[in-house]
Amino acid sequence: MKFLKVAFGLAALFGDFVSGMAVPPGAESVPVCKKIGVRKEVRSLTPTEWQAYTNAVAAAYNDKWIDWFGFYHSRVADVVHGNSHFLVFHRHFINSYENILQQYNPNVMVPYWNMMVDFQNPANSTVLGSKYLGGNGAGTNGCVGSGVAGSWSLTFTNNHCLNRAYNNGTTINSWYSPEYATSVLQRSNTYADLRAGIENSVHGAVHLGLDGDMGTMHSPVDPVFFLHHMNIDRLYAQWQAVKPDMRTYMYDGVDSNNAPVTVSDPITGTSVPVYEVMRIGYGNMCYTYDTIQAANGDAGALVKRGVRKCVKRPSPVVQQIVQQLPPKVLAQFYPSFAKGPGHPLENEMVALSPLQPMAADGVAAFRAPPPNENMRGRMPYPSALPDEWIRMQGSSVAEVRALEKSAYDIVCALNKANYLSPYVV
Ligand SMILES: [Cu+2]
Repeated sequence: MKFLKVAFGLAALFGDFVSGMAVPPGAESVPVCKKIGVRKEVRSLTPTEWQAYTNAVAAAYNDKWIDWFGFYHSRVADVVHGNSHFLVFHRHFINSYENILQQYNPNVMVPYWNMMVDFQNPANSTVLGSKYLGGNGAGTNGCVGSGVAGSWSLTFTNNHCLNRAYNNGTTINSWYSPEYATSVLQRSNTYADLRAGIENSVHGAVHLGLDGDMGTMHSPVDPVFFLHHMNIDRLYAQWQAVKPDMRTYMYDGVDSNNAPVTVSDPITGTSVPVYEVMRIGYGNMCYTYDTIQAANGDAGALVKRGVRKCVKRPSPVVQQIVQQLPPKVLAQFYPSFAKGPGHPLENEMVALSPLQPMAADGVAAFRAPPPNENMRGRMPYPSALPDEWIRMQGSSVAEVRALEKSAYDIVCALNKANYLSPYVV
């Protein structure tokens, strides 16, 4: 028994050699990070952590970095959206932003906003309240008057306050659910599948729902941008971590010229090869996410905060999906669940949200809605992206409509099976 433990320890130490990860030429010399920070869900930060973050953001704003990120993103927008560059470019971009903030405070990590759990009624999220990122624009100029950027005057593309204009007036149309994202992660066997499944759905809906500056190509001037893209990057990182051997350096699909991509392509606007950003914990990618850390079992702090360490048995949400969906439908939308309870990281989206109330035994509490409230728990359909925005992103309208159709099919199947989402109240 003791020998086994030692052998296991060695295997973990030399993970790369025993795991068979195909490391592309050049990537083997990218060093492991000396220090790794944890990106957490914004609502789980302590008041001190949130204050430290906003102080660093305010300092970066004063030094005109916010305008710079808006300017830079708008310059490269045409080539980094609607194709395989999307996930790797934004991973590098948001990491550069984090590095800038760390010049003001080396301990600051940018939080993510798991906006999927707010998908039913995004305008109601506390993250869009005065404590965090502020809400809808108001007045003739549509200015956001509270939160981190409540008093900002931006200079790119012209002198203006931070603008937002919710796409349904005072509310925001439904976004994409944790159930949808979980399905995309389980169904994506290639990098290109994952990019296509996320970009014009989970990602695009947030830009369009908030609109104003978020609906433009200089959207990084809105502080929502970085917290949103951290969450998109988290989905990518979790997808990679489910099968690290195969997916860490998996890169396929085409670029904006329809040419096949390779891991040695430079990240747009830099000389950094794509392989340098693919493996988190290496090179300049000195971060992880709380949910990944939790699934890997290194989660003492998370457990204290009420997030389960790992999925020992399927959560009530996963059980519901597995038991209620007809086997054919389950295999179609949740292929991992069809085989068993699924990998802890695939369960995370529906099972390990830091926001779910936790029972005393640490298992996510799931309260069935009262039987007389028929609509409670029923999933709303995500709203469609406008043609013009899809074209601005360099994506094909037909492809996005097909993607939306598949998202509607998931909602339809879940509702038909009488699935009740804990994120729908
Ligand atoms: Cu972008």
